[in-house]
Amino acid sequence: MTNNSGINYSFGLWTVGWQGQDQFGGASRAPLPAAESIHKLAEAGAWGFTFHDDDVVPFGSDDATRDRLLGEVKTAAEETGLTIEMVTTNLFSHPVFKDGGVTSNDRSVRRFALRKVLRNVDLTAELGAKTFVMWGGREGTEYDGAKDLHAALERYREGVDLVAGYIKEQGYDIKIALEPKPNEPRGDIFLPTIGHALGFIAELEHGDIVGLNPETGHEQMAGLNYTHGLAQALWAGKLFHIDLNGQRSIKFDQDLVFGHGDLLSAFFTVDLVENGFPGTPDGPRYTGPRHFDYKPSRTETTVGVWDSARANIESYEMLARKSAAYRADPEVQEAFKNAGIFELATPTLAAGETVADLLADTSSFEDFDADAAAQRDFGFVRLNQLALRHLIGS
Ligand code: 3MF
Ligand code: MG
Ligand code: MG
Ligand code: MG
Repeated sequence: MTNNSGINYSFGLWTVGWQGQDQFGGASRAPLPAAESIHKLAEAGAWGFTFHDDDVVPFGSDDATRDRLLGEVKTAAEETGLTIEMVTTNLFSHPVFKDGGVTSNDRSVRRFALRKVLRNVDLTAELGAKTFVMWGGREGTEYDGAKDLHAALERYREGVDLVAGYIKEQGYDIKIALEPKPNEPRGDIFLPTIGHALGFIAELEHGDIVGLNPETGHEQMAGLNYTHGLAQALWAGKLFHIDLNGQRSIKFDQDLVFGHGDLLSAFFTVDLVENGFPGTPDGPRYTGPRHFDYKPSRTETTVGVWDSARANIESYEMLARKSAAYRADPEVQEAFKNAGIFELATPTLAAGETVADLLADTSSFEDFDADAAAQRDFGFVRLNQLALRHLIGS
């Protein structure tokens, strides 16, 4: 067992279950029955698991098959004590969704997609999962002229609001988490980044139960900083779930093991999730599961599948220990102080101070010595080196 910290780790069944098929080649591994994955994930130190409807029940299965296959998953969850914490819908594999699910130009496809989602929301409630992820993998275009982009956003809003409204109507204790991704499989996907998704949620009628499931690699595919994205989602009260993995720069979605991409960035992700904002101790914290959405590389056999599953947990545990030591180090705390980390948490205007007071304060402008203030050394490089020292030791 790799997990000694009591942190709740979970995995998508589609991660360890990925058979290695890609654009250029077929499967390199045999299918893995869901029940076997669940047992092995428990042995690897997981606390929970998640799945798409189609990961467990092949598209188009009859009701008897669906009941049997879902029954196997429920039994395996009971036997292992693993929590089914999130459920999600596959609106991307079947060719019917080739132009999207809720934003397909074909209205009949949109209606079918919504029915598939609503059926899965009922399943989520039945299984007691609290989060319903919506990754709109096919919601997008290859060609800018292929859609009325205004109408596409209207239909996206209609779809998410319909699902959120249904959750409320049924009295389900479920929150929706949208998962941004810039591209792949579509040339451009709608809601490409955390920021776009936050802007979208603000336009929803039922946005109060809609938040985000940001994935490390998805932000990094857009050249963005995952930790900053998590911070803004937290600040907005919208960090409902996370997909942790590794990505090495702007290229196809690599879904590497967590920590196998940008290691320093992974360190600061764990530091934020485990230790919160350094100058804002009462600030918002992420309390959901540490969920991995990675792919065991196509080169690996069953051995590598389970080595890689354990590696995600091990990476996270190591980084959690390193980041705890980093925060506890008096030299780091002193460097935080010197860098102005705590000063930034002090409001710029004093309590009760008005704009008129600021305008009247000559020390803030007329008598302010900008050249002297420009002489300040923030010590950010030293602070970062302290982080690196904690991370890789000396
Ligand atoms: C694709 C993804 C998806 C989502 C999943 C969750 C297949 O890049 O990240 O994984 O995470 O659909 O809903
Ligand atoms: Mg990915
Ligand atoms: Mg992904
Ligand atoms: Mg994901």
